[in-house]
Amino acid sequence: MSLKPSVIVDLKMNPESVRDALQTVFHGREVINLADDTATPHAVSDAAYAVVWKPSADLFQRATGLKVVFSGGAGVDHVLKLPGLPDAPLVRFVDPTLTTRMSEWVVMQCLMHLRQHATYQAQARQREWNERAQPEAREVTVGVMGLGVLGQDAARKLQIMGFKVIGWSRTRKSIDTMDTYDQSGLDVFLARTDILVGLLPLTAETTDIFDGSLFAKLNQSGPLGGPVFINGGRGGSQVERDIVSALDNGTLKGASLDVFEQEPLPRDSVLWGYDQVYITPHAAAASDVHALFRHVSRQIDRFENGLPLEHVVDRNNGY
Ligand code: NDP
Ligand code: OXD
Repeated sequence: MSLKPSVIVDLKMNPESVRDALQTVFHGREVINLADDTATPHAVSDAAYAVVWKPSADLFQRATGLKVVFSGGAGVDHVLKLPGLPDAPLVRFVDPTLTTRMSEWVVMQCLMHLRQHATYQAQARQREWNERAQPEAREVTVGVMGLGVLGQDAARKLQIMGFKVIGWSRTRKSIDTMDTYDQSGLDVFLARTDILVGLLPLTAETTDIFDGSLFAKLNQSGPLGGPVFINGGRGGSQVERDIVSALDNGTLKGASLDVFEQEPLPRDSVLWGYDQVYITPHAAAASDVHALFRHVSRQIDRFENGLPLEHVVDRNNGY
């Protein structure tokens, strides 16, 4: 009996988890896990599908028979920049397991800034008992840049916590419960924003978008004593030297950063040294590899049954 078309797996994720998850998927297909380094050039060039996260630079030069490429994450900047990317559909990872994790991270960061977590932690280390004035969530406006799958879910959950939420995206969204803006409304959106949440993909248009001039347009007289910047999108969208200057001159009161210009964040980055800056190691919404393979299997079934693939990236827009 001939095997179904084979799948390349090139995931820079925990290798044990990947191997474990591969036990239960892709039945009847050859799976070429590049982490095991046993693949013949012939097998790689014959494969029809590739599931990739930060793949090897020469993957697409070796895998010349691909019919669909699957990103191991929601973002696809790691794939689009590689040479030889075939003119085949590129499918990104969209799944409740990932969306929920990101919203947890965003809500947690907003609450930590609202509830003065860093200040109380510093006081506690000094054994200091000092209650501070506390604004309510409903007095604080969170501006979400990027109203896609992740931005809209985070916005909904922030509203449940009581925050006022407004949103900004490339094309204007019509959402009953919040004011939304498109690119032409950016300055008005920023002037209303006390906590800025970045959930944008990295494209030519969003590279370096979070810079000093943008931070200066945020609401400087809000209830938190200064604006806060939270980025769960991509580090290439933020200008870190401008974040540092804005923190130093008071344009920003604090920040939460999960993504960085260079990852891992170098040990000598001054960003590590600020009490009011929360740093997480690109861990806001890691892909669950079991869920990823279930999603890929579902999409392969659709493809082989002549149904349209879901979550296909628009190469012109870059996301
Ligand atoms: P989507 O594609 O669903 O949404 C992207 C949003 O950004 C859309 O609202 C889009 O506008 C908007 N956008 C894109 N370009 C521009 C622009 N130039 N100006 C204004 N708005 C723009 O993506 P997701 O919500 O699924 O994911 C967003 C990003 O989050 C990913 O691309 C990835 O980089 C990052 N991410 C980070 C993770 C982490 O662990 N830190 C985990 C997962 C994802 P429009 O609606 O008009 O198309
Ligand atoms: C993603 C990520 O894009 O984890 O999914 O960054």
